[in-house]
Amino acid sequence: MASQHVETQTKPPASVDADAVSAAYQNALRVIGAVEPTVAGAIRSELADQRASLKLIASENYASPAVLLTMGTWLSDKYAEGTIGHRFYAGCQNIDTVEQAAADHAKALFSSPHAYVQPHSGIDANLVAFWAILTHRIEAPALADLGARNVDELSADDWETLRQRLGNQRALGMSLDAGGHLTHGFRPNISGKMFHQASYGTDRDTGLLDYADVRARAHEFRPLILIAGYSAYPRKINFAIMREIADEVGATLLVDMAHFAGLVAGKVFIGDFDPVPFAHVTTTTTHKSLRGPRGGVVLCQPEYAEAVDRGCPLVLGGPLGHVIAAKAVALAEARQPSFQRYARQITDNAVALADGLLSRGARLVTGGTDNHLVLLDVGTFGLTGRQAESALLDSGIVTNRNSIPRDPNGPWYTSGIRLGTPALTTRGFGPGDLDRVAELIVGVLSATSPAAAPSGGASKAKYVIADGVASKTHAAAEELLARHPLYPGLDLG
Ligand code: DSN
Repeated sequence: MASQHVETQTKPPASVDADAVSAAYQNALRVIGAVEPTVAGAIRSELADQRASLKLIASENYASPAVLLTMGTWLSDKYAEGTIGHRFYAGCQNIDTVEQAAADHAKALFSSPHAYVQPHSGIDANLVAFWAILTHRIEAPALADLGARNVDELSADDWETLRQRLGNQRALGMSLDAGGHLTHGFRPNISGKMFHQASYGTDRDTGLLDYADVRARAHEFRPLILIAGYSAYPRKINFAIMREIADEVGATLLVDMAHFAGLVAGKVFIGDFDPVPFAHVTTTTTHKSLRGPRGGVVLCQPEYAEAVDRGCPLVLGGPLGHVIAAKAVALAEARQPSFQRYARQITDNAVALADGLLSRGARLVTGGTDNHLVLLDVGTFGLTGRQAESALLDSGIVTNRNSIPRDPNGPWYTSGIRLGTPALTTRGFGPGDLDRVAELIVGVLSATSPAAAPSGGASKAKYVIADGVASKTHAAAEELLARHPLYPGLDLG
């Protein structure tokens, strides 16, 4: 829906006043603790835990105090269904202001013609995108066939006809074991029930996306939607080629850039590797490499805008005004030149981590990285992903297990560990630190072996770490973390 432009502020953040932030949190915890001490205690513990571990979960980050503080406000208390200037409740002027600011920042940051900032998560953003594409591709022509000008004119029989046309649509996306995401048409997610899905994988030898194979599958399968994007593929994607393929088969190109939005915002992924100019619709989350609050955004070409803006109430509950406001703050931060340095550092650090692992004999899917993540095959250490994840956690290193292509251990135990650098980069880690992290990871995995299973043979879950290795690694991790404190100067009292 067209909306009035408001002037957004892009001033550099004032030098963070740690005393002001400390006072804000000390007072907030006093207020919370007076009502429910358990929650105040958990908030304190979470900061202590995050400060004390090497966080390598590729989808996590540390939002700024400004982003976090924005969420603890009365913007949360307002219902604001509808769009800017067109709400189903009275008194939404301040929500209009923050939503307009977030949308304007998103459009400017990503050079996108349209931005819809209401989705509560990545799944929600993809659901909005799916319905917008179905609406645009199917509903409009169907309405014309049915002699209706808009959906309000449809009879019950017309709706039935429309539902049949909307059913069993085809989507082609990256397979899960190649790094694709559940919301790209897989059964455990509603997208797998909405769409007849087929997948493209990666090359058996190189592990890289094989565009000729994507093209062949697209021509054979004729998807309505070609989906590009991933949550565990360690390389960049050429979106110019993906758009060419989509055009050849008449598909809509949907790019889910949730993982690498920070690299697009920070101008690391430019030209053919920036999805926004090529995709009809681009979705993202705001809390991963983009370093904002937990939430989603949909960007799209103008012809999809009206359908995208129907996200609430079509599939979304009431917009979260406090989170939308925090998105505006985070997007303003991402428009600063310092964010481009941050994004470049994320990839430099990922390369240093990959090189550090490779030089110590580890095997990486695709042999390296050109984004924010590294996928380590722990089969070469004789471990499952589950054992490796647990042994690393015991040693103060937080990761998550992940399938690798054609994984012999399936999606529960897995054979991989996914490692990402956005969070440690926010703490100020550099390439030398990431090399040290690689040394610690290889040290722990080399000292870990599967325990015997009660039924005989090796367990896929239980493991044994050689004496003293976990505690020594913990101490080494603490030394690294102390050099790069999280929220320096923030004292909860
Ligand atoms: N859960 C996110 C991740 O870890 O990649 C994706 O939704």
